[in-house]
Amino acid sequence: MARGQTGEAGRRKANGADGNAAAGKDELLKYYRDMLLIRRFEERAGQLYGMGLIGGFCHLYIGQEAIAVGVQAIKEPGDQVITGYRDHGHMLACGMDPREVMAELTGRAGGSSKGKGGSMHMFSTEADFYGGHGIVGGQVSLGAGLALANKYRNNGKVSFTYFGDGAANQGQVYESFNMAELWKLPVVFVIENNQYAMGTSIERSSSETRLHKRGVSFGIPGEEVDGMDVLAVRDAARKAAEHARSGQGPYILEMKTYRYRGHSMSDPAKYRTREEVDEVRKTRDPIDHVEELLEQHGWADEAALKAIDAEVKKIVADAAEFARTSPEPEPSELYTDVYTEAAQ
Ligand SMILES: Cc1ncc(C[n+]2csc(CCOP(=O)(O)OP(=O)(O)O)c2C)c(N)n1
Ligand SMILES: [Mg+2]
Repeated sequence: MARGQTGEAGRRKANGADGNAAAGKDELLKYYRDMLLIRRFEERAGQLYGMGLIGGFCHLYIGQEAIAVGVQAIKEPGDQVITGYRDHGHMLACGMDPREVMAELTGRAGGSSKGKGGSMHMFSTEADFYGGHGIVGGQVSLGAGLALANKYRNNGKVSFTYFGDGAANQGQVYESFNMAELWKLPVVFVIENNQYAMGTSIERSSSETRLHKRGVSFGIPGEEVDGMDVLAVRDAARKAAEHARSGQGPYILEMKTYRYRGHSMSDPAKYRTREEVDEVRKTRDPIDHVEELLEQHGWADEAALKAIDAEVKKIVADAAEFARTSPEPEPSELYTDVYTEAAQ
C-alpha cells in the first residue's frame, strides 16, 4: 500500500483521541446515512448497467464516499462543486434528487439533463453542482473560473474543484494553479487520489506521488488527508475553505482514497490484485468506520443501523423504478438546451 495508507493514524484521529476530529450523534448519523445512500445508489446503478438499462460510460464512486460527504458537511450555500466523470456521489451529496440522477443514467426525460447528458454530464445550479466533465482535468480550469467569478462578485463563496490523481498530471491544472494563486482566488482543489488512473497506478505514472506538494512552486499550501475518514475530510475541508474564503487564495487537499470497482464498467483490472482491493475494503472502509464509531459511542445499535439501511434502500429502489419507467426524451428535444442565452 502507498505512503500514508496504513489508516491507523487516521483511525485514531477519527476517534477524537487527539481532540481534533469529533462529531456529535446527529452529525455522525447524517454522515453515515449520506455515505450509505451513495453506496447503495452506486450498487444499484451497477446492476442497472448489467441489465442493459444504462449505456455508455458509468464510473462508480464506491469506496470514495467519505470525501463528497465530508466536504459537503462544511460547505456553505452557494459554494460551488465541480468534478470529473466520477460524479454520482457528488451530486447526491449536493442534495440532487436520486430519482433525477438515476433517470439521467438511464437516459430518460425525467433525468436531471432530460436524458441527454448521461452519467458524465449532469448539472444543477440549484444544488451548486457544476458537473460532471468527461475531459480529464478540464474541470480544474472551470473550477478556477468559478472562483474568479466569486472574487469578481465579492460574494464570499468558495469553489470546491475536484480531480483525480491521473488528472493531476494534466498541464491545464498548473495553468489554473498559477492564476488561482496569483489572483488569490477562493478555490479548494480537492485531489481524490484513489491510487489509479484508469489502468495505471500513481507509482507508474507520477514522478512525485505526494500530490499535495504539487502547489509548492506556485505558493499554494497543501496537505494530505485520510480520505477514508469522513471526519478527517471534514476538518481538513473546513480549514482549507476558511483559508480560501478569507482572501488567502487556493488550497490543495490530497485525499488518500481507493476505488473498489473498476474504472468504468468494463475493466479487466490487471493493474491490481484482488487481495489489495479486499484488504482496503476490510480495513479502511469509510462506512464501516463510522458504523464502528456509532456503536462505540452507543449512538446506534445494529437494529438502528439496519433501519437506516432499509430507509436508504427504499429511496434507491424508488429512484431505480422511476429511472426504468420515465419515458425516453422526445425527438423534438434534440436541439433544446444546447445553447443558452448569456446573462446581460
Ligand atoms: C484529456 C483526456 N485524456 C484521456 C481521457 C481518458 N481517461 C478517462 S478517465 C482517465 C483516467 C483519469 O484518472 P484519475 O484522474 O485518477 O481519476 P479516477 O478515474 O481515478 O477517478 C483517462 C485517462 C480523457 N477522458 N480525457
Ligand atoms: Mg484516480
